[in-house]
Amino acid sequence: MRLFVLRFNLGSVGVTICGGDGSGLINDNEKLMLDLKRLVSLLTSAVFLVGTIVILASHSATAAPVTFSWDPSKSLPPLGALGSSFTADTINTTNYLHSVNQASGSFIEEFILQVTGFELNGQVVVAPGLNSTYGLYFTINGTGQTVAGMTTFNNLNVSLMADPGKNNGTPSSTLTGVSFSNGTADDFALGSGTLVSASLALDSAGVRHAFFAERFMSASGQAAFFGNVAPLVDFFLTTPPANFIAVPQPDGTTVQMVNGGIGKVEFVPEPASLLLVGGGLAAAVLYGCGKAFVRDRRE
Ligand SMILES: [Ca+2]
Repeated sequence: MRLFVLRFNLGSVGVTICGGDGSGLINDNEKLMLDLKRLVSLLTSAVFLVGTIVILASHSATAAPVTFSWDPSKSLPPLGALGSSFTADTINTTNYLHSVNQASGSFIEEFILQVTGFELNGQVVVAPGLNSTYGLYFTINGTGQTVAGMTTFNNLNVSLMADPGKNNGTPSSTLTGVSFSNGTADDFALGSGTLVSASLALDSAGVRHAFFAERFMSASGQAAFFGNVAPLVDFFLTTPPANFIAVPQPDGTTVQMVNGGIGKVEFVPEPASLLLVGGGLAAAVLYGCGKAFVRDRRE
């Protein structure tokens, strides 16, 4: 029995094509090769299309924010009374960072982002009870390394935390870490996120800029607080020089601290419709070329 096997590498995508008729003999190799060339051409188009979709998807950070309606009366336990719901598209935060940087370039960092308010279409939104009957903050914990000026993160985990009664006190970053003056004993998580992408920049004025994109999910039992929660959340963190300090330690590490950085947090859509449309097109191309290939082989 003879078996015909070709392997094509289309970029990072490997495609294996096996052929053979019922007898186990291939008696029309030239025509088969012509057909395969056409098939590869079509597959290449499909792969190119998929590649284009991936590139577009990676630009989702620039997507318009999703408007959300949060209802603090529907968290578990409730943070606010009936009527405390509000609609917004932007979360404003004040940021606190503690980062231990090794001489090798590796680092461990933790943030508190205290939620100070909300906006909708650039206008301030009143969230009844925020920072009086309840507080909200994000924690961000990450590890990574900076080698030759290039920072990469191994992980960057986010939680949206609730502070019932707004009793945590004042957040701050010190040499020992970021914390609230009264602790966080009765706090609970509303949702959490994991790293999609991260980038850091230092502009000519010495202002530090961080962008984090995270995949976000509501915590168990907290879906009603969010209503419809968008799948991705973007963090835009800005640290003026006056809010940043780096203190070398006797053990050779450097502790970086931010007190009072400025944050903007937005939920954004996954480019799911784009992926579906693009995926559908790619599937159609693959299906079409597959059908044509089979039909031709039958002729
Ligand atoms: Ca608390």
